[in-house]
Amino acid sequence: MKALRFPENFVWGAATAAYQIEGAAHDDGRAPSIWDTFSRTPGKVFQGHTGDVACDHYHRHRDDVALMAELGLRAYRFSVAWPRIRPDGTGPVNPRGLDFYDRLVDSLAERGIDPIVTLYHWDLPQTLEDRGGWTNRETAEHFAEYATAVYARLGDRVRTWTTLNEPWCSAYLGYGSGVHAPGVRNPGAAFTAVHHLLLGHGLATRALRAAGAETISITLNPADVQPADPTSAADAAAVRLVDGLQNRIFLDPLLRAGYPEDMLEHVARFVEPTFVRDGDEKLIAAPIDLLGLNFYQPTYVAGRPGADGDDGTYPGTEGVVEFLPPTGTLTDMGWLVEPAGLTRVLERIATDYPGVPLMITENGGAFPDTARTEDGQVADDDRIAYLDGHLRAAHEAISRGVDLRGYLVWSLLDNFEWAEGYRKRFGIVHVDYLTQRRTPKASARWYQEVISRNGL
Ligand code: PNW
Repeated sequence: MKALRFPENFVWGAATAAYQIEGAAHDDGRAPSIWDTFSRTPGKVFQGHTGDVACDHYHRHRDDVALMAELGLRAYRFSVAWPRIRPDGTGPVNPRGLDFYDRLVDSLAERGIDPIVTLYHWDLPQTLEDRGGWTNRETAEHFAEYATAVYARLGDRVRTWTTLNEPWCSAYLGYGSGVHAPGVRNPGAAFTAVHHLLLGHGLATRALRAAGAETISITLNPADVQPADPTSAADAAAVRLVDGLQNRIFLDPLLRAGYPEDMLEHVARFVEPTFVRDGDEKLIAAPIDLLGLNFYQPTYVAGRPGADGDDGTYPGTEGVVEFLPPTGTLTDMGWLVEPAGLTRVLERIATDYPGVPLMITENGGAFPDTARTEDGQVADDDRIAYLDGHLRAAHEAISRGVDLRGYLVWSLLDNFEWAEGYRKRFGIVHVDYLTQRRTPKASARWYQEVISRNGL
């Protein structure tokens, strides 16, 4: 295959999230988050797995950073655990929680690895959920206060700040289908959460900007929504609806200063959108410097009267939209491997929402550890093929003019894969959960080469 070079200064890295890797659930004043509660609720997470220990990264971060350096990572995206920093959500800041991230940022600096900090990767303090969580407008304000506290400690060394990771998941999986924490199933709550998450982003952006943050971003998981039949008008209408629910309802207020009309009408079928107050849209549209995109698979839909819709994730698709079961190569999550979807989604955003640089803040695949070499190493050729395909797709988008600044693989380590617990492995580094031993997989060695060549 053709050799491909990426632009000079292209950012190569890996991503993780606090609850998925840190463990140390009770250390140094951390309070429970909604994921501690949810993972203890019978039937919610595979075999009752929790993040209590996870990869024990909290106690092993030095070694983990050394491993990142060995792999040649230029950037590392991690999230800060809100319940470590402001354990009860509204009370005093906990300096011991900040100390951990202080040490982490210092060890990254020693190795020349650029930190990319995500402020919210789904671990809301439980005390805030007890007051309604993201359905309560005050949560947005508390988020901005928490963001300010983190910036005050790390702002002298961290240049890139991401407010939220995938608000679509927080709102629709957390409050719509309930397959993620806090496990609520209520379409009105899901839409209320969408707005308060975006408001939290806007308020935090205003606070970070005032404090002097250099690069402010948000990470979305836009869908590449495709029609089952490109000539069908019913399928086109289904695409429009799902695109509205997953893409435009976030992108328009962030980058076009207002919610799309069709989405406001759609939301009003479930809840009176009185939670959108005067001035909110202006706050949410505060300029950002970078847009993070997470991509895993495309979404194929058809317009079909009487269709089941899905499990409540996309309110209002019941009886209208059929989500097609993926056919083709699948990952261990059952997700479709179709790298062209990444090119499409990058081009679409660059075209419809021009002017903001993009970064792929997550991309990767879960694959079982069945293939082993003689000495027991993980020979994850399927993951290499996945990553190779998506990097080619990203390169294609760049060559068509998309301003793509970097690529972060999900994930550095095998980790707590939310409702799937530890049974799904996304890492380029294998974790043996009994011994906490880390072993780079073949994909890690492959990625190391890609980084050193700045291409494929
Ligand atoms: C993302 N979906 O989650 C998250 O940002 C990561 O924490 C996670 O480990 C990774 O992708 C792999 O799952 C998603 O159902 C979870 O469409 C679910 C969906 C999408 C993204």
